[in-house]
Amino acid sequence: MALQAIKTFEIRLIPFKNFIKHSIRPLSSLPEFSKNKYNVKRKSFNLIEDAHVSFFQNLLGKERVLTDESELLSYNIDWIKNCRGESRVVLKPKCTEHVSAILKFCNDNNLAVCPQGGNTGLVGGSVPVFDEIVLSTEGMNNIISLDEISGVLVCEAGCILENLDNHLREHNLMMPLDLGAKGSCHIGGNISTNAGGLRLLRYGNLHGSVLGVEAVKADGEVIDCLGTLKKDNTGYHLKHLFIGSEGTLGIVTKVSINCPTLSSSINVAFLGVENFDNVLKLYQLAKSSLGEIMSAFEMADAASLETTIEHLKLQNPIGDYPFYVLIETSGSNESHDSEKLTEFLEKTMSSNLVLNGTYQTEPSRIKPIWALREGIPQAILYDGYVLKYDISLPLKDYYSIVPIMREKLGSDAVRICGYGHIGDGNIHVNIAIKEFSQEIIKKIEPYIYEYTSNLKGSVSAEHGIGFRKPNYIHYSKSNACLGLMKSLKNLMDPKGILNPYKVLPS
Ligand code: FAD
Ligand code: 2HG
Ligand code: ZN
Repeated sequence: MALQAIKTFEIRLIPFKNFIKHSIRPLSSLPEFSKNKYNVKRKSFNLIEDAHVSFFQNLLGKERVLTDESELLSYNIDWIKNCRGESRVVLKPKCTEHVSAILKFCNDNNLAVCPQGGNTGLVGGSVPVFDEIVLSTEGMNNIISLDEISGVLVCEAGCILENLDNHLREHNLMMPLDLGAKGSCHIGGNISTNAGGLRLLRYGNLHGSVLGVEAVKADGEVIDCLGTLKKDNTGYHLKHLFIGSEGTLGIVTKVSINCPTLSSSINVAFLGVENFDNVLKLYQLAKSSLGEIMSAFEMADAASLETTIEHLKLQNPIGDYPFYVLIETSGSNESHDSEKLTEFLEKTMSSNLVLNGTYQTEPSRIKPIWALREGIPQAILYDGYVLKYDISLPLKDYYSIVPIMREKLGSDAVRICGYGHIGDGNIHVNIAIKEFSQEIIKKIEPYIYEYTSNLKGSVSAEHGIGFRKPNYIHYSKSNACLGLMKSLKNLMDPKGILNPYKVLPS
């Protein structure tokens, strides 16, 4: 295919309303309780009593204490409808002082707590397993300050990622992370999961972008590490304890984050590729040709695209290919960036790395292309019961697990999709089966984790360990590391009231 064709290729516009980023698929029936489904034994926390509820009502006001069963349902079920708890109380504190008073009371009264942000987590960490009190950060959504010169934003943990990004855009800045759940997830949840997302290859992970954190320990003590400095080597870097610890060491209440300048020139190329080897060659070429302007390099296989097209009614602008690559560039000089991208695309053509493609510069035409990629996690939920594996593998082995799983499962699987963040070595293997079946799951787990571990990969690249993966954490962490994690947990939360049954193996 000639380059001219690529440049002039017309994409038919997809009505964007067809793609609802964070909507939840309709529930035909409620998921089984996690305690039964996964055979978990309740730890010896106290049961919530009326006197406890009265304490919370006096502290927060009645409207910030939910006890009505129908109101509690969405806080008890996770996004993929896999896990279900039976909490009887949801608390919606307004400020750090509220969180501190709640935790002190819960610690003194031996009551377990499940911190919750936007409840978009994919490993069951955000919902209770038994009757843990849900502490939602929904009510803590104020932007505290924005320094337009340094680009440092300070805000409360319950701010929705997309709202923060919209606010920053008015000041020519942007959030350093972006993910399909941005319309619902909270920045506190992002930090607690160390969320990766679509542009990690450009802006790095949150251990780098987050400058400071304010968090509350299990006993109610407020740990103020809310610095806004880019350099501060005074002692241990405590903020890192809260980044990625999934609510097991403390509750994040405020955040300061370094925000990059908004790029004035954005281009997106969507390319069809014959095989995975060529995807890797394309990535290598993109790194050398596009250099500093490359902001995303995502891939999806044919099955992944089929889901968004079939279930979300999106259109594929380039026709059917075995693999698809989405490359985004973000820079400050339109002609420079487009010259670089054009030169790169010419090279991909002459070396036959790309079979067909489209290259867009208009936001209205870029959006539907991103929708094809961002919609996959949601679209596959329409296929049945979905098992999500989020692994890091060396790039040469990145896609190898997908054909293996297809071979292993045969007709047990409705669909198996492989897609993800090539630039980060992180593949998402989504396996849809007709309905929950321990027999089928036994064919996948622990095999997939052993496979990953043998290749020195990670069994959780970006979604965390949560409730679903503590039994598999040892495939990526040594006993000595797990021992130190347990010591830290004991030090910071001796009674274990914060997000029990999560992250650490029992
Ligand atoms: P929740 O789901 O509410 O909670 C997640 C965990 O953090 C839980 O363990 C919870 O207890 C804890 N927690 C929440 N808030 C706090 C707090 N203030 N203090 C302490 N602990 C807290 N993830 C990625 O990494 N990359 C992606 O590209 C990505 N894309 C996604 C796309 C879709 C469509 C969906 C549904 C999810 C995606 N995710 C992705 C997963 C999820 O969105 C992220 O993990 C996100 O960071 C969770 O934020 P949340 O506010 O929803 O947290
Ligand atoms: C993504 O990259 C998210 O789209 C979600 O991390 C992946 O649902 C998944 O498996
Ligand atoms: Zn991802």
